[in-house]
This record gives sequence, structure tokens and C-alpha cells, in this order.
Amino acid sequence: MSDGVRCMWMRGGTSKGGYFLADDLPADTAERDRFLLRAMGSPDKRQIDGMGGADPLTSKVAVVQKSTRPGVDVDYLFLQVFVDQPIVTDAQNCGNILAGVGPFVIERGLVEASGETSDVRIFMENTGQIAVANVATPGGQVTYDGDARIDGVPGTAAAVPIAFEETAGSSCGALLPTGNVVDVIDGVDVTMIDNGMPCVVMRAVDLGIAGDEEPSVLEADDTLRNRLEAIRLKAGPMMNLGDVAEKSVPKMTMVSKARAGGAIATRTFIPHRCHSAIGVLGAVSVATACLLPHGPAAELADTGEGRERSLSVEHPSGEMTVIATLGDDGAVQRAAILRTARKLFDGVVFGD
Ligand code: NQM
Repeated sequence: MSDGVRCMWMRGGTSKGGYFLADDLPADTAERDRFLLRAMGSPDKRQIDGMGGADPLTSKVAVVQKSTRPGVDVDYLFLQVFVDQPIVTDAQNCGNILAGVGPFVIERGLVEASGETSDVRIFMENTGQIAVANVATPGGQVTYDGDARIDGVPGTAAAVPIAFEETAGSSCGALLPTGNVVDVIDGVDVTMIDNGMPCVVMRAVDLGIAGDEEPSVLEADDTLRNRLEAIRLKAGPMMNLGDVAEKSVPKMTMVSKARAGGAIATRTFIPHRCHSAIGVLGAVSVATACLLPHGPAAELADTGEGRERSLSVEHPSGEMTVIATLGDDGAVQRAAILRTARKLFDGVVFGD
């Protein structure tokens, strides 16, 4: 592999990382992970000897291949490369990196453009579910230019709307893995929920914060971080995730009343750094918590009326709107969000 491995570097939503075809990477998982750690420059908090951006949000990998599943175009495996530990984990999904998968597979010729926009059906290997991404393909070519704007990314780009179905219990086996809307851990009311991303949802005030602090302020608060980690380590087994000491799930979201006309305000540890925004499936899970009959999020949220709800989830750099479609039983059946993506670099990356 001293000749390097073919790779496209892309921004997907508010994250950034390397997109690989599965066939271009070592088939052996341990060898693949060693290569990815070297390519990213991990473990090192500055990732100075690699491509990673010294932040979990910019130390991400998509591994993609043509799918053999009926009605599916491609299979997407997400890998989180830890920044300061020698860990590569597939224990979580990523809806932001997902936003680049559609354009990537059309560019690589795995999927043909089908009109002004093209639907790409993506099997998310981490959680076993399907997402449908709609990619702008005027004249049969991917374009990244457009007028869609998402918070956390400067400027505008082509819209990549993504729809998710049947994401409940993606990693935990059930939407509410303990069967309860509210449990108490270390004296704090928590909703343990998984609608695409395992999340522990708590009232910000119960953790001694207002809920609109800057991420850097929260990251500097050792008492808060220690309390969150203690709750997380107990929540892991309760959520059927086992020992989560070396996993990047569950995410820890503290909620408070919306400040800017949205449904709810959030601050999320993912799990050791505070997200500068919120993850896509993280936002879907938190929006779903807002729609439960009660609980920390539901009691603080403004969720509107009707079968189709537009929930603006506020976060440190703006908001993410989740369009949730409810079934007859009031449960979320489908969720959709808007992302954008951009090709940054195409070439080979070196890992030895
Ligand atoms: O929840 C960060 C991100 C994510 C994950 C994280 C994500 C999701 O913003 O679907 O997108 O929570 O680790 O990229």
C-alpha cells in the first residue's frame, strides 16, 4: 500500500472525512484499521501526521460498495477514527457523512444519474437500515453548487435531502431500550432513546447548566464531563450497548427550552467532545424524544400539531430541522432532513 489508496475527501453535512470504495481497502479489518489510523494521524490530539482535523467530526470514514440487496444501490459502512486513541469503531452510524455517499457513488460510477436529481438508496451497514438520498445531477453529472444552506457550514451548496424509515432501535433493539420513557441514573431523569442514534436525553438544568453555553465552556467544565461520563457508562448496558467505555455511543444530549423559535435547544457530547452542532440521526432521535408523551425533552419542547411535524432542533451553531411523519399510533414512522455535501479532494492517501 505504499502506493497509496484511492480516496475522495468530502464534507458531508457538518462533518468531513475520507470516502473509500471497499475494494480499495485491505479486506482484513485489523489491517484496514491500522491503515486508517495512519492515514488520519491517530492517535494524536493534533493528528499532525495525517489527514484528520483534530476533532471527531473531521476524523471520519465512509466505506462504500455496490449492494447485492434487492432495491438497494449501495452499502455504506461508517467508521469513526478516534483522534487521541488508537480506536476505529463501527459502533455508530453517521448521518452527516451519509450526505456525501450519494454524490460519491455517482462520481465513482457505482450508480447512474437518473435525471435532474437522482435518488440513491443506501443500506447503512452499521445499523441495518435504509436511507434515501436525493442528489442534484443536472445533465447527468453531480453538482455541488446550489442554494441550500445548513447551519454550521458557510455559504450554500446543492441540497441533499435524506429520508429515513424504520430507524427505531437501530443499535439498541428498541426505540426505548429499557421500555421506559424516563429512567433515573445518578439522580438525573434520562430518556434513553434510539431512533437511528443511541442518545441519552436529559434536562440541561439537571446537569447544572443553562443549555445555551458555548461548547468550549462546557468542554472546560470537568465536573460536568465527569458526571456525563458516569451516567453514560451506566446507560450503555441499560441500552443493550454493553460496555461503552471505548465506544462513541450513546450520545449525551442536554435539552432546554428553544431560544430562537425552534422546538428545543440542545448541547450534545459525542460523547467526550461537545458537538459544534448536532448529528443528523442524533437530531432525529432527540426530535423523537420531544414527541414522546412525556419526559425531559417532551416537557420542554414545542412540537406543533398534525401528522407531519417540522421540529427545529437548535444547537450551538444554529438549528437542524427534522420533518417527522407520525403513524396512527402517534409514533414517528419516517424522518427527513436536509444536508449538503462537497467534494474537496480526489486522489490517493498514504497510510504507511
Ligand atoms: O448523528 C456526530 C455528526 C455526528 C453523527 C456524532 C451524525 C448522526 O455530526 O447521524 O451525523 O454524533 O458523532 O457527523
